[in-house]
Amino acid sequence: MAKYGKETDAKWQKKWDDTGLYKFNRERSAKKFYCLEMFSYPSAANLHVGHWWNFGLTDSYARVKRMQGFEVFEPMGFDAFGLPAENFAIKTGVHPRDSTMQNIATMRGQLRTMGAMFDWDYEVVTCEPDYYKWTQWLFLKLYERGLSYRKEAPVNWCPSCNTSLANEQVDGGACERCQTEVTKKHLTQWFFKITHYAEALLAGLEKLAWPEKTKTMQKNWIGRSTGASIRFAVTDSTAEIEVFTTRADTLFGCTYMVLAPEHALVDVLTAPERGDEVKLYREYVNRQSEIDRLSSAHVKTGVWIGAHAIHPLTGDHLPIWIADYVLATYGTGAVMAVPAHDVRDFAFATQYGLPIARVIGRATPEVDDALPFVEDGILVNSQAWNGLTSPAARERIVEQLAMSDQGRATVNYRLRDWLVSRQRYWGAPIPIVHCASCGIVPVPESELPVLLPYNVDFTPDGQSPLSKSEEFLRTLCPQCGIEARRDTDTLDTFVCSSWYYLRYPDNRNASAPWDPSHINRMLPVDMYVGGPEHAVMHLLYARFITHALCDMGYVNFTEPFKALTHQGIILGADGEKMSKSKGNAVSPDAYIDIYGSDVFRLYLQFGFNYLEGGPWSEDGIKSVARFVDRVERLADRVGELERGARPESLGPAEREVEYVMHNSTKSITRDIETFGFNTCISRLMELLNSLNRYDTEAERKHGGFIRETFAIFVRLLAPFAPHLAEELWAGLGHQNSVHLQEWPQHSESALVKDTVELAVQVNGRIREKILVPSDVDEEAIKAAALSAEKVAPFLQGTKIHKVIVIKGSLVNIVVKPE
Ligand code: ANZ
Ligand code: ZN
Repeated sequence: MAKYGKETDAKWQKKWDDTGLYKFNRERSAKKFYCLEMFSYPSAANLHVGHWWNFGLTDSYARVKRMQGFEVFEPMGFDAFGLPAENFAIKTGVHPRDSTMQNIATMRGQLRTMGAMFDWDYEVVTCEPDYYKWTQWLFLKLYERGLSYRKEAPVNWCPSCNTSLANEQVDGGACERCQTEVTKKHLTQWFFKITHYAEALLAGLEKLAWPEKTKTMQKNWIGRSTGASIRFAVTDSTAEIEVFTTRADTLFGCTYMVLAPEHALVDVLTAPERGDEVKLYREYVNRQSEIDRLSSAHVKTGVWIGAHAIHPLTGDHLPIWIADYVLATYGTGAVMAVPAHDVRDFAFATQYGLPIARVIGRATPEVDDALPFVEDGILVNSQAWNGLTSPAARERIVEQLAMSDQGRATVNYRLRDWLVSRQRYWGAPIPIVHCASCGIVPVPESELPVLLPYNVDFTPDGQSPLSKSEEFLRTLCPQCGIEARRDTDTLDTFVCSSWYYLRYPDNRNASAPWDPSHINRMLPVDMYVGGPEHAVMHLLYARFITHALCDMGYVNFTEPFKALTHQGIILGADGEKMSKSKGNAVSPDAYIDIYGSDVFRLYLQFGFNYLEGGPWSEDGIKSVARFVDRVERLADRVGELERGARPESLGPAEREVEYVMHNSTKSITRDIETFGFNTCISRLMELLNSLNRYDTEAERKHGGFIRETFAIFVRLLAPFAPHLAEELWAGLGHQNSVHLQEWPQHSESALVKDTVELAVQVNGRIREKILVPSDVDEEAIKAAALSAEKVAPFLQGTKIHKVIVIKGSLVNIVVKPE
């Protein structure tokens, strides 16, 4: 047999292509398995180790599923819109479309060398009009439902990317892409109403087989908080301040009120003589980032606005302040400050000499009792509510307030609506027309796609580049026909990726985004694999979109991804994240050139833990190559063996090999479910060693036995080294592909090591002989005897009187008629 190498890869890849081995047959999808890998951004760099790690190893997982009899769907595509191509264009002058299409062509070619099962007939490329037409359709559907709306809001603005950002794209106060500090800007922007689904998105998490950590992150991001909204009247004003609080039990401890500096009531309530100071303070706060304002290290500041609120139960007058630690975007943008029981209020009150009134005591007063005391306890100084526990008081106080319409129980979410408009060029245009007489008019579905023009000056200056394209801008109002302007923003690329998994199964559909009959059969995705960095952005957006589409009747499921696996990250040899600029990026090309892609794949599988990743090292690749050498040497010897039949009964040497074979099969079948590739490869190595030992301990060897066991080894190897296994399989004389074979099954009985044979008698007559482990106790022997297959009929309709065990030889079951 020819030695395995990259020529082997090329030979089989061609054969697979020619025979259409990996063509997905969607008509045959009764037992479908949708294995999805997060599609990648078409970057100019060559395929790197990370792509192999993500796609190559998941492909091995998918291959096992295929051999297990599933009709596996493993599509691939490109998340092709976005800032990097546009920024690259600004630097080099190469148009984003040109660079993107060039990159896709290169990557497609490289991905082929991986030898994965991707069926390219189902490819999607999000920057193509036949895709983004439906991204625009999605926008319109959400608009019709009131789930897409436009409003002026202070938005996150990246001064370097010159665009607005979603909350999820701000990381520690900085732009997630370029790390520039994010500022606030007042802009009219488009939002998707993800908050409408807060509760559903929370509830839906329950049934998902996702990493717990990711579910917790989504939970925290949605940030459900149960509490109350309480209304405070204001002296000499008809205005009312509504606060959101989780601690209505502390109401009697409220000694002042705080509005967010941006709160609309500030203009209304500020006393004329406080006007200048309030104005200066608001300007000062505007220069701070939200993250700074929330940080516990931040020294809280504020000013009194010269007005007072009225306590709803005591009638006390409470000074109204504005302060930076209260955010406009959470709750109602106003708080009742309870310095005795809230850490931030305590710090603020101490600093500004505001009164502090304790209203919650400890159940066990002897313990250290300093303020602020933030736990639940027993109410004090709270009139009729004294002596109640905090939870009881929360309910009763809210009930009391509700009677006079001053309060009610509410739920508040941290989740904000998703800001989807971007003032950039390289994205899907928003399908909206602005008409002087009709206002906002959606582009009719029949006129989609709204094409992104090619010739546009996209030098960033804070304005949408499309606003400088006359050809794009000018249009007629679809409603009244007069001259109107198109919306010039483009959609966040996360909108493109929020639904791509719905397009794959029906990617050629020209008249609809998909045919529900395909989608409802193919989805949800059975296994989704991608990085943990997507825990709250992509994964939350995709869930939201699917929930919304289900409500609109376009799909019949709410959760798109049944199971999720996050792969770890392969770092540079220096332990740092791989990057071109740091010079620590590892390219697989050189390794594949020397060893072939299967050795590289096997090494990634064997050398690292898939869920953890780790720093790159090539130390083990030689030993993996030697493993492949040993496999081939064995294959050569097997080829010379007689094709004798498998022996009737196995001797101890064969039984030993059988044991390892069944044990490996069982372990690999189990471990692949959790992407435990490294132990899978270890079990393959064990099986090879066992076969080698048997083979070299000569004489007693049975050609048929070793041949048959080696064939099982090759089937087990197939998902992990697809080209090599195909070559070995052909070497065994098979005409069809190893990838069409069934996944081997283990037998539990072969895993019972030292066994003794026992005769099982019923009323003194032998009915069956059973094998039991030599070291088991009498109870287990009885159980085995009673459940023996051929014994069962003789026990029917009888009463078991006695079971006698004579260890090492027989079991006698004494029965009487019932
Ligand atoms: C009175 C109080 C007393 C509070 C007490 C806490 C402890 P979570 O759990 O995160 O939902 N709050 C409400 N809106 C705010 C805003 N826009 N900016 C800053 N803080 C705000 O937090 C709810 C609590 O955070 C609310 O309950 C409110 O303070 C504060 F002993 O009200 B609390
Ligand atoms: Zn009009």
